Amino acid sequence: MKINAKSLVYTVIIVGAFVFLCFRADKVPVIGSYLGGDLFGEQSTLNPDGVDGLLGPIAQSHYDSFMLTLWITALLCITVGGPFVYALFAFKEKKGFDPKKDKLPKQTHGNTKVEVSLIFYSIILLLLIAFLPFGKEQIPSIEGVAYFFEGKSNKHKITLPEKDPFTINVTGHQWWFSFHYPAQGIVTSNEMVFPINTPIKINLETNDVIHSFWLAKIAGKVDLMPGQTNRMWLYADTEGNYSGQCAEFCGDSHAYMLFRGIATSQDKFDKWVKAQKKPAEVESLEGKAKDGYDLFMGKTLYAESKKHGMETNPVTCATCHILGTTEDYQFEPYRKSPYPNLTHFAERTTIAAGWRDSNHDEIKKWIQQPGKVKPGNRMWEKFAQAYGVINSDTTQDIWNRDETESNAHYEFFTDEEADAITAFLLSLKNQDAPDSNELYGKPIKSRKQEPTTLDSNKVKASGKSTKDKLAQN
Ligand code: HEC
Ligand SMILES: [Cu+2]
Repeated sequence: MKINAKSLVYTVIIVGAFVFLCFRADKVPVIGSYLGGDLFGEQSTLNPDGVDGLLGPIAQSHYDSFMLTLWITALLCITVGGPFVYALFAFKEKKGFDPKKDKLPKQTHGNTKVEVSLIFYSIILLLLIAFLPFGKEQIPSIEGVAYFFEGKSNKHKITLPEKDPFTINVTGHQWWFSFHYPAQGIVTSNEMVFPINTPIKINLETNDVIHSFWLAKIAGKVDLMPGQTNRMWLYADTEGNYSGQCAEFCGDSHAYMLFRGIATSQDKFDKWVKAQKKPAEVESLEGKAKDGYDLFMGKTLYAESKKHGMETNPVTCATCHILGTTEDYQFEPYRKSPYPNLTHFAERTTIAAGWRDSNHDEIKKWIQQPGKVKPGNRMWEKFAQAYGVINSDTTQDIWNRDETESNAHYEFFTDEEADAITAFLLSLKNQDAPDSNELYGKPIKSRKQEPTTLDSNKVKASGKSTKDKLAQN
């Protein structure tokens, strides 16, 4: 067969461009950012030696399997796609071809030899993907599965101890994660602290719908399914503050359901546990923080309740949030609480499930307008129902509406109240807790957040009846 040079050039360009895109889409101007995605972001699993931290060994083994598969796919693309594209150009209908006069090429169907060899070819490739040690970790994909789900690795000579491995029970809630450490007897939320160089068994459960637990730079994602406990394991060999994310759509605020994985030394971890086991010190509070505590506990009548002519608060912070305040306080029974434990709130660096930084302005905004920070969240929902902003039938699709008082922009607390509660929340820190800079290492680059504006966009309650408000929904 004579090679058609022009067709060959076209083939090399088209197949070459396709293969190049598979590996280096990020290098293409303009479209690169779409095709390559956030290739160098803090949750990218595709930059193993990236600026935002190395991949943990399990994530690295996933990456290696991915790259092996990508190379094999590239080979397939060249050896199968190449002849196909070449044939499109070389054997297309020639100009001036007349099917009545001109001879058609011999028409054939099927070719046993080619078909059988393709089957063998596929089997060999699948075997390579399953068993070939590849990349930095040199863990074959099949062993990688056991590594991830069972905590076994021949290469690293690691086996998760059958009895009492270090365990963290993760529970997914709409829209945040809680972390329960059974051996240590503590429950925390949204920021999961764990020691490095320790195999950690993760049990995954959900309190409502399906979520997915994904600490991208440490290990792959596993779903949290109603009615069953899934498992995976984590192993980090480098200290770091890793960014995690719910990776399964779970309702209104799914996109804002993040978390942090803080891998730290055994020493700092022990120090952290010791502090976590201590109750919140609320007896010695003074001034603003004390006022905030009273508001939190519902001892003071909220301005909003007064405005509605109520004599007691229909809902208070303490009805939902756990605040361990006595020496013999047990965290364990609260592991399934659908509301974040705030006992050590001020030791965390983020609020609203890792979505906002923890600082005075962000916390205050969260207290006043939680629905604006996270659409539809359960805390906002309860206040909105209690004060008649919505009722249980009201559609939750309020995120993109104009700012009326019957939607997420409604403000539940006055500036004064919110300042006091914020001061109280920021006091919820044990003095023995490791300093957050010490514990968290390099903080994650602040995500692209629009700055919080506290003074604009406020909607105060008016005398309108609930019915009018609902009508606007
Ligand atoms: C109906 C129960 C409920 C009430 C009442 C409630 N909250 Fe919450 N709160 C929640 C839920 C649920 C979340 C998690 C929201 C999310 O991230 O989706 C939350 C989150 C928070 C957080 C962020 C915690 C973290 O680790 O990210 C703070 C702080 C907080 N609430 C403070 C308060 C304060 C202060 C009050 C009283 C003014 C209050 N809450 C009243 C249910 C409630
Ligand atoms: Cu989700």
